[in-house]
Amino acid sequence: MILKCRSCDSLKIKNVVSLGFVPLANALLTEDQLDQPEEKFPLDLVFCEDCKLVQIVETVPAEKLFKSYVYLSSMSQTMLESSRELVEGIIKELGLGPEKGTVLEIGSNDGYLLKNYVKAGVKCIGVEPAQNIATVARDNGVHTITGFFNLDRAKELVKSGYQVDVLHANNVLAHVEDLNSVIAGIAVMLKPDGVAIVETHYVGDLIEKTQFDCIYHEHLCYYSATSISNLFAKHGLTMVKAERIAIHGGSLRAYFKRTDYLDKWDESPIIVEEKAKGMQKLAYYDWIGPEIMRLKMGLQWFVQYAKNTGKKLAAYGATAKSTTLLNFCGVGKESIEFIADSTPFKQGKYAPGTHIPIVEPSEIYNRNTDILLLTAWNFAEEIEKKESRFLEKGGKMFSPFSFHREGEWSL
Ligand code: DWN
Repeated sequence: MILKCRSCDSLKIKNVVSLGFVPLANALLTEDQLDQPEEKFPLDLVFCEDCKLVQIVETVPAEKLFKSYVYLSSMSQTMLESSRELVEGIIKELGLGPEKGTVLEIGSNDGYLLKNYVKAGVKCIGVEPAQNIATVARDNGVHTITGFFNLDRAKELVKSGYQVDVLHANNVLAHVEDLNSVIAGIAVMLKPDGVAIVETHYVGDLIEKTQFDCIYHEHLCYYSATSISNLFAKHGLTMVKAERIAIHGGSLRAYFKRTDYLDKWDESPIIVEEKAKGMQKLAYYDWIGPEIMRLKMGLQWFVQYAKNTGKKLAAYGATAKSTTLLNFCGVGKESIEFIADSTPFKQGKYAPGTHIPIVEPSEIYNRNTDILLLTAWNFAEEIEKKESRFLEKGGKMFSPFSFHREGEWSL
């Protein structure tokens, strides 16, 4: 439980929305755990009026969340494609190859991104806390250290002669409790002209598209360009470029270089845009509360309507997001028969809180499902393509956000 901002220690952290007590997003259950008590933690989002960082109040220990993990980045072609394009562009721009360049990724998961550097012969190393995921990465030929990244880890790596030209931190800075140690570690890891490339879900998309299901205990922080720039600036790192990208429902990709090696730098246009939109004030964030309630009512109405019309409803994607969505909206196994998911670690398990069974995607055909609730809505296009046969035979797919605006759907 924090009383001050995770980034700047300010006491001026103001409430945005409270989602009550929710189970841990990826704490999937085995059959014999179903009748045991399940841990739930408060999920309250706050905004720091000083550094503008949006964050949750509760801190669940990282060991509990990440020591053995179920999320494989490679389960999505969209993720693989996005990472491949990014890496190929960097290799080309910086002229990296077997004789030039060293790369490190924090939270490197199953090697989904670094494998592109391995293929190009570029020296690279991953740091991944989950032993089971790190093993998958090594099996993919990616040199991976099992453990958390922080300032001490960075100093050890530099001492062993490993400073980098490129450091990646994709979808990891939202998860970090000791923010200032990790960012200080990034600064230490970078060669004088090195670049850190950070991708993170963008708080502007979360608020403006009511993506409240992206709020869960793994995500301690929710970044704007302003707040992430303020955080890195404290550690001598300047944001030299920032762009919004579509992945994960809308993300920020920001590039940082060492301030002491930079000439004067203009403020990012995204920060200028955020100021104009009022994202540096609480009012921009705290209107999401009523929107979330409208979305909850819309989803509950839809689920009831599907049931009343005899439609067989399932979900697609045992996502971390779905734990917040289904538990907060009170939608459970009485309405959703199962959750389809391609991840081997997840199949045969049960969703946190709702205990909905997680099964292979082929079950949508075997069990004559009529409607799929896309709990992996951020990959809707990929799923529609993959399950085109389901649509061709009259099946329907809806994102959870289809229901809180009139007329966007029909059964
Ligand atoms: O920050 C995080 C994001 C990046 O990933 C992590 N803390 C946890 C995780 O969140 P998530 O589980 O909500 O992420 P995804 O990537 O939306 O999860 C997609 C899920 O859907 C995976 O379990 C894989 C599954 N899937 C599938 O079964 N078939 C995905 C696709 C595209 C498919 O075709």
